[in-house]
Amino acid sequence: MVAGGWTINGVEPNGVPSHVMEWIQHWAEICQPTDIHIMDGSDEEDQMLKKMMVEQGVLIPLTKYQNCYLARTDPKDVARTEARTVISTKNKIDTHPVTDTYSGKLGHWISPEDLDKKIQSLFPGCMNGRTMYVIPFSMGPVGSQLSRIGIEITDSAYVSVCMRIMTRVGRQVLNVLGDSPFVKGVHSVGAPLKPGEHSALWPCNPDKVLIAHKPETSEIISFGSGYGGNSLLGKKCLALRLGSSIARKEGWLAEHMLISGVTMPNGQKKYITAAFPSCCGKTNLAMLQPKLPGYKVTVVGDDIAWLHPDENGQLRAINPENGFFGVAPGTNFQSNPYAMASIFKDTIFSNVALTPDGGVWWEGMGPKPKSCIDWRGKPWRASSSTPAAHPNSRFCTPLVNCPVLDPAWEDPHGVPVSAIFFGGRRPSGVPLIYQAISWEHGVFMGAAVKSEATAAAEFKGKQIMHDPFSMRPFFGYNFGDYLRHWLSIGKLLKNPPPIFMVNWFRRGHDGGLLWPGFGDNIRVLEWALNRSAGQLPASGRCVGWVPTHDGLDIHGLEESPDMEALLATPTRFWREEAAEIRQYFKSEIGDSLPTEMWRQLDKLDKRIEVFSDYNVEEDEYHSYEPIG
Ligand code: SAT
Ligand code: MN
Repeated sequence: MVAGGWTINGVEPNGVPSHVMEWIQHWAEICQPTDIHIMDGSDEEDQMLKKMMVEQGVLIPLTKYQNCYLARTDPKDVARTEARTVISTKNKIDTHPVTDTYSGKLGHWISPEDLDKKIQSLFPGCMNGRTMYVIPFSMGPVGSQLSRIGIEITDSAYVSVCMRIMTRVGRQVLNVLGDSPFVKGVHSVGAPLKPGEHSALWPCNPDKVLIAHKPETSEIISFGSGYGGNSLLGKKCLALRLGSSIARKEGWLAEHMLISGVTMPNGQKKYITAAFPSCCGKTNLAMLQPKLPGYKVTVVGDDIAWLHPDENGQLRAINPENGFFGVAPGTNFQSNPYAMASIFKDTIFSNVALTPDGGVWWEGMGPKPKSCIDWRGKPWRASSSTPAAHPNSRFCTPLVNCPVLDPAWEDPHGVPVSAIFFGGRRPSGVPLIYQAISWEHGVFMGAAVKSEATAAAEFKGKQIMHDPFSMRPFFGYNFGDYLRHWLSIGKLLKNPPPIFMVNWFRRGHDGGLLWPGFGDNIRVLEWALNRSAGQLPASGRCVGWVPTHDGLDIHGLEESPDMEALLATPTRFWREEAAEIRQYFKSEIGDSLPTEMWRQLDKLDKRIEVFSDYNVEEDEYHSYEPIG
């Protein structure tokens, strides 16, 4: 029993540190759950929760696979809700870079007073009729110096079982915590039950969603949504939003990046990190099956990297997560064979289609089934005009399932980083790959990332949006300060890793993709790693270092790609791009922008004009002497 009269059916409360108990009790008194369950992280507990959810109809067992389940969300709760995601700091300028032309694109700010008012209007009694689950979790290996401990309170059993996949959950976390402070996360689906009332299969409260972060007190408050990025509080909320703010204070970086090891034919192994917006292929690149002989790629993480400069000035990366929360549509044995080898065991799928034999299907998985049950639970036929799976349907799978998991995935010191990649979906103008001229130029490239909107958030259509560092939805503090922080990290590194921009999504005149992508992306990584080792010439262009026309190994490709079109840097496009970046910097970042970024933009302008003389034809490819 906790004082206050709630039954605890997990572990004995006397094993729980007293500051944790006080915090639990504080929220229990506000939320008024029926009972409290402190998670111990055991298999028995996991099975008990899943069995309960199957009985309630919240999870559907997938009999074709081993320990796999399907959850269908409310159609109004299928993605992150960026417009309702806020950061609360005393001063607005600590969240958002400009105060006058505030658009909210780089962080929605709310005052602590207004947030308190919202909490007071939303949370009292919000867990009536429900169990309050208390989830102690570690982001990063339990006990590592680089890890962070959080505790999430939630009234969703679905969130509890997914947190057990995505983070390290259980008793051992509380043992390590002792009486130290922890990140406090409170989540409610916001759908209290009256006595005798039955719960919706996917309870949520879409009109009242609030995802709030208080970096000054390490607190997260999430209301109204059960969708992964909104409710699994260790992921975007702790590891990126609060994480980036903690990292700034402590001298490291929390980034929206995959981490992979690339073993080359000579046996040498290098680790890379890469930032792409959600739904742009991070999971596919992280565990790519190389199409060049002699290469092997192993995965450390597919979404989040915590990057620390070590005492020797080497940048090192850890993956704070314990699972993959990957996009299902498009995943198949060709695009991502290792994901396919990982996800049919111990996985919780959301919003995919259910096949008659108790399996799953999604668009781009393979041949259409004749019929199935779609993500809304409705009968679906191969001739149906609506998708069977939601475009943002997901698999939630433990990392250990992956056959190409890197042996150092849990190394408490992290892996050394040899190259950093940025990228987005750019149908035109942006080359397949180019290299920054310096760390500062690389930071500028990250700041200027743009990408087509995807299904990961609430945006509609194919608009091209700024997504600096692929972190736009995840910045925990002022973006101008974030850029200054990146610049200062470069100074701490003895040999800063080279920075590259990649674009798998360039299209030709006929609208088709110019590059095959997936396993053939190893050809691009090979160029980058050889460049990092100083082993290749490149041509200096307005954007930086671009491969020479024969720089990439394209032998063995079924169709020979149009390398000229893939590597072209059309002058008119880049003039417009640079002018648009200037406008964006001015209106969205204003005085917060470090002067170094203006300097880099001026240099880009200059290079565009210098090289424009040669670009007589907009799309023509030329190889130049490298720029110095
Ligand atoms: O935010 S989620 O983790 O649900 C997915 C994503 O946007 O990366
Ligand atoms: Mn992500």
